[in-house]
Amino acid sequence: MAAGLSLSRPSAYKAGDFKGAAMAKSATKTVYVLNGPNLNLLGTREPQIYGHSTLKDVEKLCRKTAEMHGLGVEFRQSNHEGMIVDWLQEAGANKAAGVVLNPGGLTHTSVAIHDAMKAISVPVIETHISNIHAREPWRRHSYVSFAAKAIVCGFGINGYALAIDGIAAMSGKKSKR
Ligand code: CA2
Repeated sequence: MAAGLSLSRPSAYKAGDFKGAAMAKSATKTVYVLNGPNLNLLGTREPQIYGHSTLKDVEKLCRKTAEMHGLGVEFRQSNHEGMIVDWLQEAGANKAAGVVLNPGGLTHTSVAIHDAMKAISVPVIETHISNIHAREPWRRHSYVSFAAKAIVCGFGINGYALAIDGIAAMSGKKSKR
């Protein structure tokens, strides 16, 4: 009988026979951190609202936080609505652990981002640096909130780290914290 076809001799399994299964179990899951319009300008204007940190600082914080949870990071920013939609679909197709989404001004206008969030089976954490409820009344409405798993706002850039902590807790990752 050809090796590997015998069901009666489990002792015939060689080391490495289950490598695939073991690797699948321990494969690094990824958190997508998506930033919308104008967030590339973070740290250059309105420090009283958004602080002095740059988007590069936010990326460093996200990488450090994700690493503590054994998660990988895809960190992106775009000024284009359709790009954010494409990236949400990509996160869904790649079965990401979660998405930290700061849609910028699109928060208050975008049905397309709302629909993309509804179309994927990945938790999306709506994240804002400022407290959108303590500003202009029109900022209190978010199309994104209807489809978000959770919302973080008003913690400054630390909100990104809190959102990643939340995703790690949801995905049952053991943390080094
Ligand atoms: O508080 C947040 O994170 C916001 O998502 C930021 C958006 C704003 O439209 C939302 O209502 C709340 C603004 C993104 C642009 O950020 C800049 C920051 C500094 C300098 C220029 C733009």
